[in-house]
Amino acid sequence: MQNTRREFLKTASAMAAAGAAIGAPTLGVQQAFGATAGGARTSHELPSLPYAYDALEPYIDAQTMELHHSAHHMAYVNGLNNAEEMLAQAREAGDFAQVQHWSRQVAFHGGGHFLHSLFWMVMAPPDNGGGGEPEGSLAEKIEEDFGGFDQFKAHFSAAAGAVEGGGWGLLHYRFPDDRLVVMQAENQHKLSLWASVPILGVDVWEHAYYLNYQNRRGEYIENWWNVVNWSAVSEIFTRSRSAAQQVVG
Ligand code: MN3
Repeated sequence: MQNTRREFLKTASAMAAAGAAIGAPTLGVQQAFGATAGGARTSHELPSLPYAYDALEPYIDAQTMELHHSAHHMAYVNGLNNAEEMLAQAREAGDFAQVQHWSRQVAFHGGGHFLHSLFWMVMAPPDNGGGGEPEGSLAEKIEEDFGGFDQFKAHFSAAAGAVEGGGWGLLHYRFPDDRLVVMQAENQHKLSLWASVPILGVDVWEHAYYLNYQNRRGEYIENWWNVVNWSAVSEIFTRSRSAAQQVVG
């Protein structure tokens, strides 16, 4: 198990270093959230990063990225697989005494896995796709729903900065009324907004910035905008909106 994991991380790291992974944003919504193609229910895997651990410097340092990806995110993947396996065993045994506990574990670890997978995808090196402003239909939608990019950015930064304890600042696309909405998440899963999908997120748990920024979360968030991959966010937005129109009509 340990060896397999080490081998996987070595491979993932080598791929990222060689620039062999994503590059241009051709991701679908499922890939954006870390889907494993054709996987069984308990086979969630740690996705490889589409860039090297030091690629987001100076805004996010390499040590933070490596720990965050290989240790923190890995723990959510393992936690989600374990919780879903325990629920499968409960169904097998017809014993649901612990169903509340394991359901909560799925919400927490699943939130951790899917939000971190999104987080990696919506960032890019500052000299290779990171920063700037969105274009096209996403830029138009931000203008329509927030009054402009600057207003959206101020709103999002304030929401992320004000999360109590560990959590996330999130931009959701809400299906029923075709709207973009800024939200907070506490931990990995609380304050969830239904009938919507997060298309951009910033991790504001201390593990995401403490080595470099200590308690200066606001400075971390301000610098984080320099590594936002707006092409990827636009693609996730466009695909989510298109999927919603097919379902909702
Ligand atoms: Mn995190």
